[in-house]
Amino acid sequence: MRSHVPCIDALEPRRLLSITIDSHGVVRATGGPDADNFVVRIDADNPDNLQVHDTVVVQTYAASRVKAIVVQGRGGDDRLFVDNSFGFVARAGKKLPITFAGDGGFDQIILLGTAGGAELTEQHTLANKANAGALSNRTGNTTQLVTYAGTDSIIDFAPAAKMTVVGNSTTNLINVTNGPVVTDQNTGLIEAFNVKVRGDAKKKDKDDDQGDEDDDDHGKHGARIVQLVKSEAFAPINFANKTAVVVSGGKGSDFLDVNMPNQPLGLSSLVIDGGKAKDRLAARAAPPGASFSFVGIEQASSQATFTLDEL
Ligand SMILES: [Ca+2]
Ligand SMILES: [Ca+2]
Repeated sequence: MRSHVPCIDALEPRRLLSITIDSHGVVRATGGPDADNFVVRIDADNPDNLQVHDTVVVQTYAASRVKAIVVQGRGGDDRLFVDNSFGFVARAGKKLPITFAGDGGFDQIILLGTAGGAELTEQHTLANKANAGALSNRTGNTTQLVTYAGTDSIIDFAPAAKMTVVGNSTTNLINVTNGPVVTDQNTGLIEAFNVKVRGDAKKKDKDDDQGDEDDDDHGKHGARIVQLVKSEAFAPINFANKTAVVVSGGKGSDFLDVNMPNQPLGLSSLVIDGGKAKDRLAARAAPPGASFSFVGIEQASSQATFTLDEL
């Protein structure tokens, strides 16, 4: 699919941008108070070089010299493009950590490019803190690891053979749905939250987390709608070009809602994995044209059995 090519906007000559490398091979790119477009990519003219851009500044380094990349957005609506268009942004046989702190504003991570056709295995892991997590892409022993905080949105149209999204250790609500249509293609959207169970179901939910066996109440009263209250939200992941997608609640009693009436571009299988503890699935609409299955789910319904109350 056509990708979001980073667009370089008008220059803002007064800004003091900096991209530096230290003696340990840590590249630091620090934005200004306004919107920055950071790009990390392989040099189009030399595959042995890695480039880091910030809107108007470009630094080129021998890739072997770069051990880590630290990007700080500061104020403004910042975007970090991890652009694999000219090759996989990584260190062969090693891990390349890329850290992104979006700070204030609406901050976004955008993954692009085919990584030279490498077959990538990808994992998004939610942190416990809102808007934070980790995103790894791996081929063999080579790993690109983006750890982020203060991030409001992830757009990930980079091809991957498999993408796994894993919740954190608390109670999560994870919505698996469709994102916007982009260049006439359907996309997927994964929205994740830390939630609490409201009202009389709350105590019971805690009991479940502690591994009690009192487990069948919901089964007997399947029509009951559990009300959830959001405590933290995570950067929604808008995706396409993922062949297999696995969405796992991780630890904790999780709520998984699948309402994906359109097949995201490239998707051939969707698996929901409740993980440990008691997990509930509302499989309202599975993506047509893709296989759909679930494991580790203690209560499944084809209708909504839980709702998220906005405070
Ligand atoms: Ca920012
Ligand atoms: Ca969880």
